[in-house]
Amino acid sequence: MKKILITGYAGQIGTELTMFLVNKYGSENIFGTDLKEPDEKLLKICSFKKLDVTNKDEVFAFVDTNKINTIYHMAAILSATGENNPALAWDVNMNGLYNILEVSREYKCSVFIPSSIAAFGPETPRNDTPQDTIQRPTSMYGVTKVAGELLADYYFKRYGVDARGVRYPGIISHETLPGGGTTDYAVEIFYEAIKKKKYTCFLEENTVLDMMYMPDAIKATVDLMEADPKTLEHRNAFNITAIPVSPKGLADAIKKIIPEFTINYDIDPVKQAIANSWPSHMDDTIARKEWGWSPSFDLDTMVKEMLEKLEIKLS
Ligand code: NAD
Ligand code: AKB
Repeated sequence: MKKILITGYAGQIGTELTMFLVNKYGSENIFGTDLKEPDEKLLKICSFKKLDVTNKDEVFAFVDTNKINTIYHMAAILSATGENNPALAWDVNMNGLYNILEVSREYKCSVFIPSSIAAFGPETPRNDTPQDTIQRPTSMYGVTKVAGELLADYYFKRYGVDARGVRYPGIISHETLPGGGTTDYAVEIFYEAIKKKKYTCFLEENTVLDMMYMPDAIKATVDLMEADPKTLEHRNAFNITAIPVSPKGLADAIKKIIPEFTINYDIDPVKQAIANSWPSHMDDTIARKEWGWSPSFDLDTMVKEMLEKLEIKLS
């Protein structure tokens, strides 16, 4: 039976991943951990322990005590927070990851290591970004993501650790707010559209970035972890893509449902510079071929469901 540790389980992706895995494997087999206190809803569905991934002794003791054999490593510092505090981003994203890979080696755990569109940089082709291409990111977050991809590959090749991962695009969701990224606007816009019928965006109107709706992100994560290893040539850092969209494109799609919605722009230069260095649309052919990846939501179906779910949540 799987015994699954989720680090950073109270974050944007961790929350919905936990809900999904509890449904699939039963709450007694899911172990949620985070530095911050989760909300009531999460506390009710599985056990929680405060666990700092940078503390190697705590991580090893937790895996040993709970007989963990699978880890979804979601604890991280995201791009905007990482530019405000690069030392923290390095510590959590690198030392935390190192501890998780080490414990996976020692206890023979399968481990999911998330990467991001942030692993690319200004010299990378922005459209149809190939799976294997130039990676020279210019944010500290991006630097840690490339290093994490390489480290995960190293642990597989050197020690046989079953490390797998994807490069998520910006994730759009309604359950838990995003945690300090450059793509956070694509979530905030929905809350403001419902609450105020207007939104001030910190990115320029034509900045196209790769995005994805949360159910597709969860499907990708779990499908990859459960894929037959014989079909995997790449294992780590698979490009996955669903909805390349700009702030204007997203606003236009919202206006189809809320016609009075308006958007204006007040550019944040730091976030804009980061966004300009990221792909607008990755080529995910390799993920489709090696483990059958394919998204279910496009722009309009995602916008419709986001607005419906948030109407209920905010009413
Ligand atoms: P998030 O910021 O919402 O959640 C991260 C969680 O990690 C938070 O709950 C935080 O409290 C926790 N955390 C921070 N430091 C910690 C520490 N030292 N020990 C334990 N927990 C700690 O992030 P997310 O959006 O859920 O992202 C999960 C993973 O997916 C990250 O690796 C992120 O880089 C990656 N990713 C996310 C997106 C996205 O759009 N959400 C896109 C690309 C990649
Ligand atoms: C961020 O904006 O930092 C994240 C990401 C795309 O990695 N959402």
